[in-house]
Amino acid sequence: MPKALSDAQVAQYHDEGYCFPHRVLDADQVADIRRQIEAYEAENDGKIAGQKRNKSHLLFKWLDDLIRNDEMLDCIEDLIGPNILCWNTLFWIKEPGAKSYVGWHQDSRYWGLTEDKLVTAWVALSEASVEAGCMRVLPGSHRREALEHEDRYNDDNMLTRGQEISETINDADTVYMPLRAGEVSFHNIKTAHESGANMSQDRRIGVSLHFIPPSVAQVVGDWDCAALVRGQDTHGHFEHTPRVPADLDPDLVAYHTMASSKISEVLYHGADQKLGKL
Ligand SMILES: O=C(O)CCC(=O)C(=O)O
Repeated sequence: MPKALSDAQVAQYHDEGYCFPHRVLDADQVADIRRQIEAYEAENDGKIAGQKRNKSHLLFKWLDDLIRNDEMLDCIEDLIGPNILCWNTLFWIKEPGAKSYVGWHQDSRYWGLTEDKLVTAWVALSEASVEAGCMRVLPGSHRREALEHEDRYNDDNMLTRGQEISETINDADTVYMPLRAGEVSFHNIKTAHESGANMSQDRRIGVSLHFIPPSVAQVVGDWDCAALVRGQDTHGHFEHTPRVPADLDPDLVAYHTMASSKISEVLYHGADQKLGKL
């Protein structure tokens, strides 16, 4: 019996490559995290930019806590078992009325990982409605071969190289995943997904957490790190990241600079241009 998700959600994740919603944060917790994000932004040109978007649990204590949130980890355990590493965290913030979007893509194509067992938990820290540009998935795409992608380098595409799946995806085959603030969706690393512009009046603030079982390894580059957040690391493929004692701890900031630049090399591996989006 699953610990946190329903049997139907676990079955849907395995059969269709996604499930949602599940609440992990209450309104007060969301408000507190949003206040901390916006305080950081106010002191840093109004945004979390470039490589600070990546491996960000090394910078912010609230995010280091979120990757260890029990309710979250119970869900992840339901999907990939009791031994869990958090490989990455990534901010996805769309301003109201901005053109930013995310093209159709499969993450498995760009993350250098050996197996398709990664679960992305996408946490809404503000309302992520269809109007606000929530994510949309192509159910069952995680069971297909890797789909062909093109690097289009469109400035408004939030992905590193503006990549997009080459084939036309039929709207009727897709499913939107709207979330209320504090809720999370889960999708598999091979599930094709995208999101549109934020046409709402509020910011769409999301953060994705990327969880793997220890059997998964990195094959691009010579080094990578992950946080052991539950159980045992039975394989030792990643250096374990330290806990964050406080926001922007100087040792952790130095570690983050190194770790996020390594992950940036992975994400831009084979690209003709490096746009500095991550
Ligand atoms: O935030 C979005 O709209 C897209 C996020 C995404 O591509 C992901 O979490 O893998």
